[in-house]
Amino acid sequence: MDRLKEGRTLILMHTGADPDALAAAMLARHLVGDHDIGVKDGMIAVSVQMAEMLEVPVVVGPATSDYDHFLVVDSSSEGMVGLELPRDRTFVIDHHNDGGWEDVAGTLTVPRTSSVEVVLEILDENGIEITREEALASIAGISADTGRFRFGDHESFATVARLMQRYDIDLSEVFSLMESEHYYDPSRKIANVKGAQRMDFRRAGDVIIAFTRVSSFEGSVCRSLLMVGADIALTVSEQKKEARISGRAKPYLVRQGVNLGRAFQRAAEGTDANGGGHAGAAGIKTAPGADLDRLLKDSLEEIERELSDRNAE
Ligand SMILES: [Mn+2]
Repeated sequence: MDRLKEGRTLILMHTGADPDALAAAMLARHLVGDHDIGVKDGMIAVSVQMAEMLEVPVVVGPATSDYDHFLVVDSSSEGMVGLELPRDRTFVIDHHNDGGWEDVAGTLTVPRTSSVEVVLEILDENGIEITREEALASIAGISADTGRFRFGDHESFATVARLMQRYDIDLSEVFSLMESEHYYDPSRKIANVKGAQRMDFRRAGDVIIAFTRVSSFEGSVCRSLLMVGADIALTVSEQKKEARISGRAKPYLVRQGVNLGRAFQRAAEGTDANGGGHAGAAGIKTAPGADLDRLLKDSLEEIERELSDRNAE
């Protein structure tokens, strides 16, 4: 890892970087020096807002030829990053356990609820202090990756509590960092309403799986469908550069062993699509023009398999 301090290093996040990716990248600067933070296609709206408010510059669409080394954070495979990286000069810090980086120069993959926690542990071991802005971003990252703390374990809460105490932070400050403007964004509201309007659903016993089509704000649309009454919500969206299906499951299903990340990964097997993610929040990405109906059908089948395999009480 010390190699990363020499020459130019790019701290690289996955496309559509979420607050966990952004915060982990910010923290990683303490490990490798104040190098560029980059992302191929841009970040999701909440991360863009966080980066603006915390004044963190992010290079969108970096040229890999400009850098000597790459430190990838919060990404379980090259597919998530979207750039072809020289394996012998690439290092990875992550919390997903998908084994997608076998031949790189170094990986540090620790099963935690967020990448932030993995980087914080390294910093703690080395006695490195972070700034208050980084602490705010870290809590936002943990919050985002735990579905607003719904899936947080005792370790993530301990970390959050420690940061809140050490840096005198209250959660309302963290949430205002994440939702002050885009929360009221008219296009988000329209996406949520259209998502409900176009919704269809199927039943698997008592479990309602809702699915719909939108062009953006998939995570937000999924959450609204869960609030409407679905137990699992899927959104299909097709954009110029990418088509994808996003999914969210209610926490009780995750506790029973349902894993959407695994379901999407299986649905993507043998196709050009890339599937995976967390148990309660996951997705599948593919090229525009791909057979999304087929992919949705396969995803639904894999989700139903997860449901029949679970430990329902
Ligand atoms: Mn993450």
